[in-house]
Amino acid sequence: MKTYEIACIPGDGIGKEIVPAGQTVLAALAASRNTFKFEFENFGWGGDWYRRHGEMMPANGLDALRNKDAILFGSAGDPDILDHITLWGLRLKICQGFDQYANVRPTRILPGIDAPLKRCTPEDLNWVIVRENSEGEYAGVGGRVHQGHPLEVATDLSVMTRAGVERIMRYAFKLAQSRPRKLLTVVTKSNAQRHAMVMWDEIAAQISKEFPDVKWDKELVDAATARMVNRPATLDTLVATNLHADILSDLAAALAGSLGIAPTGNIDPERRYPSMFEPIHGSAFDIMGKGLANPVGTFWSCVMLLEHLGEEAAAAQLMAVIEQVTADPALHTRDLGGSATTAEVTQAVCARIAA
Ligand code: NAD
Ligand code: K
Ligand code: MN
Repeated sequence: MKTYEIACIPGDGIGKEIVPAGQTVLAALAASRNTFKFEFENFGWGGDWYRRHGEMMPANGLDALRNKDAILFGSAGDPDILDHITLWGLRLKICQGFDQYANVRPTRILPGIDAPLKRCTPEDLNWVIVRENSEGEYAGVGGRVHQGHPLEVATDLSVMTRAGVERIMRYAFKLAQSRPRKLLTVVTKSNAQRHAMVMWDEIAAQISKEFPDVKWDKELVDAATARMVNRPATLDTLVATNLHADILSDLAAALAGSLGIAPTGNIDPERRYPSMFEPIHGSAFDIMGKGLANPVGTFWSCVMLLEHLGEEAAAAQLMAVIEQVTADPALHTRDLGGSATTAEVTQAVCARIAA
């Protein structure tokens, strides 16, 4: 029987609640199908690790992950530690260390979810946002000069490389081509950002020639937010920079019902390194430790993990079960207006897998 080695990094806050829930569901799925199994290794990295060791993960931590088949991640972010330390010390270290340059974020309205766009049907809102995940605004290039001085200057440069933009564009066109509508919207800001974003637009036009069957258009990022609200059915696959896609995908998740539902994969399409799957949300300080976290975003991330492993049938089974569970309002967590707990939703998913 095939064994997949999965690294589990719950991290901080509700990450510690939803990653174990994801492991429980993956184990239930493996047990019910009996064609593969998982070996989980847990890594207690994050804020607690930082308090003990002064770093979010060990310096050689990537080596412990390198040979895993995939990584299941929770969230980096601790109420007592500055956000840029937790983010750069753990999640971005892994994403950038393993060159997981494609961040893929599907959004749709699952059955039974009361999405805020009242006239919007599940057919109207079915998107995938492709986020450039290795450079751009989060390249980490910049600094502070004369820190604290009235004349202080601080910069975070947006760095885009031709190779980096070409590979994410090609990934996005290919993904759009694989979806029924073959429709790609290239999100841009080339009116104001007149160097990197102009190159971004030129590369989009260049790569589009490799995909003559994909219909594509361009939208400025500010206009894109309005289009998501006003004309959701005109969108299908979107590609955007690291920062733009980060923002657009939280909006997308909220429009589809809750931040707690939305999944993502940080993918190395060339498979040189393990890819990492996680819900798009963070540590959720306001609800951590209370059993209120919606685990659906993590379960959907597990679907993406299974697809990445090539376990298409298991992925489809888990997605179908997730949809059965969201269809039942008694199994909605508080973010969806219900009163179910993380454990109750997890148990309901496991029970339906076994049924
Ligand atoms: P957040 O996603 O943690 O929370 C935003 C809001 O959504 C909160 O009201 C929260 O309760 C709610 N929410 C999020 N996930 C939920 C779930 N599964 N179920 C129910 N409700 C949910 O964003 P934030 O408050 O901006 O950030 C908190 C911390 O998380 C910060 O330290 C931030 O840097 C970090 N963060 C980490 C990641 C990551 O590791 N990938 C992503 C985003 C934020
Ligand atoms: K996360
Ligand atoms: Mn985000």
